[in-house]
Amino acid sequence: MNKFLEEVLEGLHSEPKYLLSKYFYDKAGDKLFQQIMDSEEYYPTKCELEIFTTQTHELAKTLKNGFDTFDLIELGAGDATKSSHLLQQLIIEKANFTYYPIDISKSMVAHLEEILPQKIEGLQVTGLNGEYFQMLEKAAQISSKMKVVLFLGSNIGNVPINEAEKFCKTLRSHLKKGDYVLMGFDLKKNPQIILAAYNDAKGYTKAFNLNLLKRINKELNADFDVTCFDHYAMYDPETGACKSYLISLKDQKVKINNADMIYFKENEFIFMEISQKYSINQTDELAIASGFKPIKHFLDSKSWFLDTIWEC
Ligand code: AVJ
Repeated sequence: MNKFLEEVLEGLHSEPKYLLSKYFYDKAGDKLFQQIMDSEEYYPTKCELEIFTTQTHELAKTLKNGFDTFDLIELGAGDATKSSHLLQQLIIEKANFTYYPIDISKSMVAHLEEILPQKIEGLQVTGLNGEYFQMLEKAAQISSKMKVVLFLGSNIGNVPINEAEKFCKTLRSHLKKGDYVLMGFDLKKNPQIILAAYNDAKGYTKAFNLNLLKRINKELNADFDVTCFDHYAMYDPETGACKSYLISLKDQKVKINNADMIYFKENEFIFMEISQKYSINQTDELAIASGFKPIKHFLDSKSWFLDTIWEC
């Protein structure tokens, strides 16, 4: 049985129901996420882009750290808009490296392999389509050079905070002493600003969540009526958890794969995604607890977003 079907059925047969946010990113999902990033309210990408455009030299200098040659691996590269500034700078500084973008979206990886070497002359790109740790292993098989891993955009926010240490320890176990990691964290701030970013007025975030139901319809032969679900986002300033749900607007049933029946009560929710927010202290503690040494903080001018460099 395919893994997507397996994990969808597991989530929808659970109590309470959930779906995994890694499945947001099919072709339509990639496009909707792009629209979210371009929206008025969604600030994380803009803040991190500011760091990558105004502190490029300092970032490149710290990450190169005297490695003669290295592999630059990006987990969840997406369209690589932010990282391409760093890539460009590393090329200018004549760094000797290969770029390995890892992404769950097949079309994104193919796109990067095609356009990046055209955009950045002399850049070597080897794309890897799949899940983070499987692809990290693959990269280690391809090359035994020192590794610099980029994990930007607060992608780590999708890991619940009580699992973040385990996640970072697993990341650490795929790396060797002296390797570097650049982690992007969205920081705690005014709750209204955070909530608005996950509840944009034009409804891109709603469409992004509903698109996963559409994807399940298409790929798993299901019959979700997406007009019978609404999007609900909430932010808890106490825990820093920003969570998204889809709410069933009536009692309804959905058939999946022409076999499994899923029953929804009116107002029942599907938990869709967590986007955890951190304090700077929490990120340092997370690094140390997971076997890394935090060595440098890069903040945007509003101090809304942190790119932090960890050494193994
Ligand atoms: C790609 C995981 C960083 O959690 O902020 C944006 C995804 N979800 N709006 C985030 C997302 C809803 C995003 N990450």
